[in-house]
Amino acid sequence: ARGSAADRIDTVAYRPPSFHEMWRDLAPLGRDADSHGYRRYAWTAADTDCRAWFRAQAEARGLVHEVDRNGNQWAWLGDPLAGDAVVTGSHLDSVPDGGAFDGPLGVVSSFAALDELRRRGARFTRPLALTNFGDEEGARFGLACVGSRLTAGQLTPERAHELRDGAGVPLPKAMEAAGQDPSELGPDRERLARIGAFVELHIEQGRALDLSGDPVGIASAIWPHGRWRFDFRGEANHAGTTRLADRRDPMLTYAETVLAARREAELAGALATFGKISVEPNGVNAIPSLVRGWLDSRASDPAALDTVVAGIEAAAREHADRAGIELSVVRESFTPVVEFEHALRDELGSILRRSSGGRPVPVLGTGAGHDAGILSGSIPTAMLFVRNPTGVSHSPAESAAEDDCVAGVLALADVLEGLACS
Ligand code: HGY
Ligand code: MN
Ligand code: MN
Ligand code: MN
Repeated sequence: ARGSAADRIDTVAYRPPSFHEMWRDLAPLGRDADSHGYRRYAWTAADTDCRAWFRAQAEARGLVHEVDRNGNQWAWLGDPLAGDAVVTGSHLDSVPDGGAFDGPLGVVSSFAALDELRRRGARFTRPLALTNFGDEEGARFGLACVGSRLTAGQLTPERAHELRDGAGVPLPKAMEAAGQDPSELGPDRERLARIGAFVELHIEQGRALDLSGDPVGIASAIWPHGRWRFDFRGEANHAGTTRLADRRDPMLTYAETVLAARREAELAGALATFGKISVEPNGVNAIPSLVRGWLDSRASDPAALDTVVAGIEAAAREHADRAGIELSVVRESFTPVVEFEHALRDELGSILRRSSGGRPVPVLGTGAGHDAGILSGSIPTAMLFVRNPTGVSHSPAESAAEDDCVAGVLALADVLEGLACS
């Protein structure tokens, strides 16, 4: 017998030959020299560099590279039109100053897992595709998973054409500037109909595997989560001459709302984050006319999410009314709870149990959104998580141990072999 995944990790000589080279070539793309975080925003030069890297990796392996109507990249082994394909991949774009692993670990591991299957002499009986889904983080245009949502019909072309970045650049213009034709944006049902299973490997964004002592886990569910924009309108005035009693300062109401959000989240057993703010006119010596705050809220229990958001909005209204501040709240995006299909999830579990000498692989939920979550409404999807020793993500401090990355590659290879090879 070939021995379990664990054995192969211990054989010092064995490393997926290309994992390090891929990682080394990808690492500098879009990394900020000061923060050492990644700024790989959709359709920027950094994103274009990452896309070129993906294409080069695909073509170096003799895979057929294509970019679909929504800007997602695919690298095919076998006939893309045959149907019942097994697909694996993730995303290469990042949040502002994101870490090296969120997204890229899944893409690099997909190529490395293919290399491993070729090393094993695996015979593919189904088409295989590796993917880079575009604009997963939504860092530039404010909506996460744009590439997969468009493909799955969860984002209309009209709504996509309305998306603007912070400088007011419309999404279609940004795509054109990057050489991607935006005129065909929209659902891609025939593409999805040709896929039998999608598996996304991703670094865990949390510490469950660190606490359980496992290098790899399987996703059970993605919590419901959404983004709400709170607009607080007050009255611009001179910071140096306006008496406190005469002010209508929206920054105060915003601050009271952020504090209320933490209280409501603790009460509801949910998560609530105001991570992004914009201020007009944004002058040191000007009382703001408008403060915009974006709330990201998530909870394992859908009812708790409803409760916390309602509580935060009620608190914001109360503070705004008292201060004579105008408030508007817009839900910008919402993703309902995703339960990954049990059949595929259990199949991954039994494949990995076999290759890890019978040791069960932990199954864990997550509050992080993923393309796999979006696609789970259209095709059977599953996720593998790789241990994150600190749990930190969406930060330059995000890390993963090399052996755990290798364990992830071997697990993904075992899964792909189990699903796509005789
Ligand atoms: O925000 C998220 O959960 C994901 O990283 N896009
Ligand atoms: Mn992310
Ligand atoms: Mn991600
Ligand atoms: Mn993702």
